[in-house]
Amino acid sequence: MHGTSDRTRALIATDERYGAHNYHPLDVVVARAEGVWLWDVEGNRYLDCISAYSAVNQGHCHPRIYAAMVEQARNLTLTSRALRNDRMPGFLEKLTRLAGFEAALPMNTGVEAVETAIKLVRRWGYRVKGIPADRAEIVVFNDNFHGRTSAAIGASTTPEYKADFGPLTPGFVAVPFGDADALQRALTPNTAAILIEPIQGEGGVNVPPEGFLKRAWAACREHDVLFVADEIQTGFGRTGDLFACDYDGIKPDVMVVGKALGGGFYPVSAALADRKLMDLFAPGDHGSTFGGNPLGSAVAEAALAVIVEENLAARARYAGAAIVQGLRAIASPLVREVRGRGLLIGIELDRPARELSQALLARGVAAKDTHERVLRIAPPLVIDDAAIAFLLDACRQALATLG
Ligand code: IF1
Repeated sequence: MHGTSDRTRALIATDERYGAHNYHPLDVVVARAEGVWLWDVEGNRYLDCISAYSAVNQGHCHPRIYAAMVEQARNLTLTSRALRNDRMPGFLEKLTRLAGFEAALPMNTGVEAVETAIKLVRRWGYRVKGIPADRAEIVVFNDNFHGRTSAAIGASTTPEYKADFGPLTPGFVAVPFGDADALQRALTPNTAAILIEPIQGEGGVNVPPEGFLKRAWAACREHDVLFVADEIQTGFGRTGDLFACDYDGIKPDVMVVGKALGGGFYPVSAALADRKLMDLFAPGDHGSTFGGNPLGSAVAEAALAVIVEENLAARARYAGAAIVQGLRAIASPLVREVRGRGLLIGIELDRPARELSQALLARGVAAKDTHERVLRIAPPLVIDDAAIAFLLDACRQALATLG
């Protein structure tokens, strides 16, 4: 069983004493990780079904990404964009080719890429579509999650993310996720774009109805509105396709990526668009001290190579099907639904998912609740059959103890 000691208690106490209390983490103090496995300071092992929220799709401490990072750290880490560096061009070329866009604007965290997309589509709204000054609207979806900045929480419909943080960035209109008719009605001459997660992660692993994204895309074409896909969590193989929009055969006008782009080593994000749109940014309009830095660029190039060369999207499809099938076969009366695509899986329960999370933790599986009653199962995409069997066993036992 998984015990704790004074060491764990002391670390948690120091964290609570000196850190802001803006999280409620599982009380595991992780000290080491490799592939799909985590070890805490006591030496207990856990199967990681959180994957740093899809930032470690490639598996923890992937040797190839590690090597790229160390090698680059010896040579050059940061220049700022006041100078050019020799690693950003190759990174941007590989990213844009892989994603199928003409240009990329590199940032660091996911929400910065979202902010980049918001600025870009607003500018398009004014300069190309002809929306009157400061009237641009962006249509978003109930239960969305696009990050924590003032603009991203302005787009949010979740009260706890917004309470007493106002005045928030205006200009967002929310409609129900999956409701194409409501979306149609929300599009006006002032709508610059829709901003959508192809599958909502934090919202509870919500897969939209079949054909919804296609209809949303068609509505955008019809109303001269840009389609912005937030693939920060769903991108890079997580859902069984390289990007979740591929499942619907859609090419967004703007796509934002992050998380796994840095392979779990380094925050790297980007907004992708074709040249005509991206060229609405001119020198001085947007940027970041760290975006496109040589260390991040070297890491991201290796992270992309691993996704492609290790066929991680196909592995997610295979492993995800096996896990969903195994979970459904448990047939627990506590489980309302098992849903998801690839290795973005949600187990909806008849009770708070934190109880299942705790029961799994005691059996060596780290998985986190989202939206109260949904447990997210999202291991690194390199999970093998033995680890899948371990996971399903732990779920069977944990559900049995709760029932
Ligand atoms: C936290 C959630 C997941 C995202 C999408 C943008 C961002 C995220 C679709 C912003 C970030 C996070 C942030 C992290 C936990 C995680 C999360 F529960 F909060 F919602 F994954 F489900 N778009 N997702 O999922 O990216 O700026 O954080 O790099 O603790 O807030 P970021």
